[in-house]
Amino acid sequence: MSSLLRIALQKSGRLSEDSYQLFKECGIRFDYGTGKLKSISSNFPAEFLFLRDDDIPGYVEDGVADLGIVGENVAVEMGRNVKTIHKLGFSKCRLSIAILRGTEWTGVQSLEGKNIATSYPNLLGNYLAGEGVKAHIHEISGSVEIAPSIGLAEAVCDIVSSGSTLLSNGLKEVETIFRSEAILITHTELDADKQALADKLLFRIKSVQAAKNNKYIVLNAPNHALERITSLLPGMKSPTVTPLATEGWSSVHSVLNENEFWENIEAIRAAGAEGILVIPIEKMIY
Ligand code: PRT
Ligand code: ZN
Repeated sequence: MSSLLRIALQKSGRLSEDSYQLFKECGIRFDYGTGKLKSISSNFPAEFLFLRDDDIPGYVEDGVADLGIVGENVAVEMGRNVKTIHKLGFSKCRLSIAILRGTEWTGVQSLEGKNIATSYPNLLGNYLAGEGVKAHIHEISGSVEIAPSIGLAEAVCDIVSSGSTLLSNGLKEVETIFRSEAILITHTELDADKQALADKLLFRIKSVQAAKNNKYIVLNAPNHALERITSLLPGMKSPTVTPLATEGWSSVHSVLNENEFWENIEAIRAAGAEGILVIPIEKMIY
């Protein structure tokens, strides 16, 4: 196979480190760093392009890049013709409306006829239209948070993560209009070779994510409790049960999902499990 899968990543910013880390965990090596604009992987048929995040959806739409990692907020705002193939679970944030602290808020109708500063005119416009509210949208490209204090707008619509930027600018968050995380996007028509490479990459990404979402669990249980305990630990197919040297006891090995971790651990203990070991999983292949 001669073609290289071209993958666009943010050069330097809030998406970069986690994107680079994801490829590392997928066993795909490439050089990146100051001044580098592209790099060919030494062990996977891929070329990486390092770009501003705002340019990534356009490059993927045009087919200059086959795949890209970008914030969902940017992808949706730009409305480019690209396919979202997977959510990546990092760079989580929300797009929220905020107003000056001390200002009255009785719901989104409070924005009727007001000025709202944002870098996301499309997302905000769609939201307001859906709510039947008419307001003036002032598109600005950065430092949106200072707009109310300098009299440019009564409200802002901006990305929030911890909320500390809003707080330090005297603003309070009143409405979340969109939740975002990093996503993997592709060109809409990849040729067969590139599609096969994209599928291979996606398989690795899913295996890495599944491993992060699960833990390997080993425990000892009295045989009379096995039925109850194994029903709480279905594992990938079914748990492994082996006898212990001590008569009447077994060892149970399985995987446990992170989301219901504590509830299950408590139920397993209550059922009689002892000596529970929980171990991280590096990769999980279904
Ligand atoms: O240089 P380039 O154009 O590539 O990068 P950029 O500066 O445009 O983007 P960057 O690196 O700041 O963000 C890239 C993506 O990360 C965004 O499109 C979001 O999808 C996501 N993300 C996650 C965030 C944040 N968290 C975030 N906190 N993007 C921006 N912020 C801003 C926010 O607007 C606020 O002004 O960070 C500030 C701090 O937020 P608080 O709430 O933690 O104080
Ligand atoms: Zn940007």
